[in-house]
Amino acid sequence: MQKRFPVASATWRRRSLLATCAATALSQGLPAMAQSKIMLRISSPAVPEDWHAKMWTVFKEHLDKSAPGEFDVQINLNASLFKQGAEPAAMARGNLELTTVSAADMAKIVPAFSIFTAGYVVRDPVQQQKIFNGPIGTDLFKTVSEKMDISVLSTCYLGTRQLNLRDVRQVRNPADLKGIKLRMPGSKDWLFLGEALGATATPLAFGEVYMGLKSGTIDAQDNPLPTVKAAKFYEVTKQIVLTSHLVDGLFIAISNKALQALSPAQRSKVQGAAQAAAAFNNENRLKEESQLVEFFKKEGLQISTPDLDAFHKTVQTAYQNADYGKTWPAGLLERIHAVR
Ligand code: KDO
Repeated sequence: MQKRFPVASATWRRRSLLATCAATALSQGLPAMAQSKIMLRISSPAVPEDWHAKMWTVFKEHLDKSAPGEFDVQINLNASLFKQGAEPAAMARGNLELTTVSAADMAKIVPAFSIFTAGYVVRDPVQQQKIFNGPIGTDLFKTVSEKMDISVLSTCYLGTRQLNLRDVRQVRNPADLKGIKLRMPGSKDWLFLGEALGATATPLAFGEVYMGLKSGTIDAQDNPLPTVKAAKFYEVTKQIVLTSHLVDGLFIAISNKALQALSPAQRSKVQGAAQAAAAFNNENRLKEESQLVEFFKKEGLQISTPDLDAFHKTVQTAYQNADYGKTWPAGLLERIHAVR
């Protein structure tokens, strides 16, 4: 007798049809969709707790909303993908799409940028935004795009840099920093600034600063207060000297190759996401910066304000004597000072 197989029930048939559809979608549709997503790799030396690290999540969320399913945003913090300062070269090689570039890293290729690495040039964060969102920024970013093959999408306020010492010391003027081993990020403009402040500048990557302070291989570091908190430098230091020597910024930049691969609509969405990220950073950073002196006092740190006139004079004289201004386009310093 011929064996009869049971007739499939309607439910079973529906399930089997669904399974076939899902399998087809998996083999054709879904991977194709995933593959067609535009990869945006981000690299930053920032610690996750810092606002300019958190802003990348804002960037990603903004883009996921404005362009659902179009971008695959990959955030790499703590210099886990590229070491600090190596990002622009990685972008030029096509190995990275987005990062924040410092003025010092811009200055390696576009010497005019070194003006923004000099102490006491930019007055405050409001002026900083006006400088970079106005004609000065437009001119400089054009040169950056031509020479570095990257495009600046937005300017972030990193904060105003202060001195942060391992041991308590009387610091009224730059002479009081004589012999202090001050860690600076590793490029000539940073080191010049450290020396101009009166200390002995020594280069070290950001990720090694905490241990350097803890072990005593360095005596001090300089960073804005929100970074001193986020990177927990206050745990291994005893004093902050409010020198306010550099109103520091970072520039959200995308490689030109990545930018040119986008449609006009995608470009404006990426631009919108970068602006939202910078706005998030700027707002939070400014707010926190104004509250942190109290926080550090509670943590037991001594907070002191030095003779700021003495610091201004000494630092400016150092730049004049070194003919630093020769690498700055004629009239740029005056144009910056005129921005109000
Ligand atoms: C630092 O190394 O001190 C510095 O503040 C320099 C900045 O240009 C920037 O690279 C920043 O580190 C990192 O983003 C970590 O906060």
